[in-house]
Amino acid sequence: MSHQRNDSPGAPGLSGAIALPNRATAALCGLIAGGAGLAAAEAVGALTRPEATPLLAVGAAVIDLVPRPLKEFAVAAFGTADKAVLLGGMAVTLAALAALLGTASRRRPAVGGAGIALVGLIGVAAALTRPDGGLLDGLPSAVGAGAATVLLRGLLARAPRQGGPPEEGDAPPGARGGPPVGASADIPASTSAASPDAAIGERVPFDRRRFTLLAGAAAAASAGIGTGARRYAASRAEGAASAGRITLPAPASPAPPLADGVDLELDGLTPFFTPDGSFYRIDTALTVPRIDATAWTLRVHGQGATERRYSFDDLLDRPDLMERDITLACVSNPVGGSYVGNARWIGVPLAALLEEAGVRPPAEGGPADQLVSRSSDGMTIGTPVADVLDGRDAMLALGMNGRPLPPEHGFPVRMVVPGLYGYVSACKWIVEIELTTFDAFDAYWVPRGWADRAPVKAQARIDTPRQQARLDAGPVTVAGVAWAQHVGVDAVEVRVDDGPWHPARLAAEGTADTWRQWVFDWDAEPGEHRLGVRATDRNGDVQTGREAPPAPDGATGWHTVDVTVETT
Ligand SMILES: Nc1nc2c(c(=O)[nH]1)N[C@H]1C(S)=C(S)[C@@H](COP(=O)(O)O)O[C@H]1N2
Ligand SMILES: [Mo]
Repeated sequence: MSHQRNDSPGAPGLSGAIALPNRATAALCGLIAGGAGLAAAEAVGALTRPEATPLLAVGAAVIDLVPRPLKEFAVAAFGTADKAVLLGGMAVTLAALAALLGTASRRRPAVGGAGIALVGLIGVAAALTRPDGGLLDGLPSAVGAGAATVLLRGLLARAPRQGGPPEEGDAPPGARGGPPVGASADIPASTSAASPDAAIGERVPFDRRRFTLLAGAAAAASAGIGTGARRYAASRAEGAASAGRITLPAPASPAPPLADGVDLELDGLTPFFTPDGSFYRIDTALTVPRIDATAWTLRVHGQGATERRYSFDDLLDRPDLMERDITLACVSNPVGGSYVGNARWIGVPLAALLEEAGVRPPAEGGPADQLVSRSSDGMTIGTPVADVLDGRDAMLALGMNGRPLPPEHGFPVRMVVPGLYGYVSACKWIVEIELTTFDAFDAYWVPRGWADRAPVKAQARIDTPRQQARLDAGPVTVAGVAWAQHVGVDAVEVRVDDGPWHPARLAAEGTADTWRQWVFDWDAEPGEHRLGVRATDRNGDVQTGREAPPAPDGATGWHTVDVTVETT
């Protein structure tokens, strides 16, 4: 092991006896250098592409790589906060690594350099392999790694040295009992770091005050540059996502008028239209793509299609815009879950657009049975061609609830297809439609263990009372929503404990594509009770009670709520 000692820059014989910064100081140098690296990367990213900065690029790669069970755990444990948890976890990991590299570099600066280079390489590789990655995307991580390396060396060289005997565990393996390697043993305690410029054999004179100033300045500059870069990137994105300047035309085909009483407006019951702010959001995008609508184009091409391109204005100016109420649901929604929402969408009929490109359904000899939509951030979503051409209101939506799409729901254009789960139909930030076959292409979620075809399964949900509610005996309003998109809900039944199923009263229906509210008046008797609910769709199929998890094609089972009824 002796070669190891002679190779390390801090070993005697190479540079003489050198005092080392203590571990805490070295760790701090690592942290500051790491922060500076991230800040430099943010600055470069803000000028080029913010999605290519190391945290976002690596985070996006992690999202694509995690196996289904881990992803399911993350969604179950953190819900839609899973992205914040991922970014936070990465920040903590990076900080720990930076501190570790700082300490390791006390004796061997090469270790720090190599570690930073490795982290930088991971960042570069992640950015370059993103589906929307370009060559420039390697730049933020590369510059960041460079900045971190320079700063770590500079800080360590100027860090105050420690005198006194080597700390426990300081010496490299094999060194104990041998000649003093840590070299700090050579320095009498009285001339330790307390007296500036006192270290023997020190290459760079140091000064505690100067180091503190330097470290503080570096940390402050990093924080300033980092937040400034973030702000600048955000303001650029706001300017590009020009939703504020778009006025949606009145649709040629307005939504059918709503029957009275689609919304029972009961306390605790989900409203018929989901308010914009509480509409669930599910996607793999760590940062919401910001697309400039004036530069956006949609390319339609593939088997049996004449290639066509559309600008945002092309779509906005069409005479066939339609407005429809459609309830969107996520396949990951557990029984009783909240990944489902209802909105009024304005858009271009997808069938009309496909007909312009000459697309025919498979039943009429069309060669493509799968429509693959691609988003600006590389998501791919596969939808049966037969479904979008069967007369249902499949659309390329430009608006949601009377306004342009919010960025997080797909601005400027997304797909919406009644009756199919979002991951097989509802591509946000769409930029391309390719006609192909299910045999030839697996969309994003398919190799990750989800079904290639996934019509929505009928579900009923109890919104009130809530799980574990304490109620007074007597009349209790039990209410919720039920959905069976594109088929329609014909009945909802409620049962108490293992008793018989009682019909609930249904609110008026919006359309077969929307969910439907229901209410049941329960005469609650004291004790612990379990309320259960099930829907029957317009085909007469009763919702199955067999419990299945969301993967691979949607959860099944009856939603139940446990309540305690108290004597009054
Ligand atoms: N580009 C893109 N589109 C996407 C997704 C995505 O990850 N990326 N997720 C899909 C899934 S799984 C669902 S359920 C819906 C959710 O749409 P919302 O976030 O507007 O509610 O978007 C779909 N479209
Ligand atoms: Mo989903």
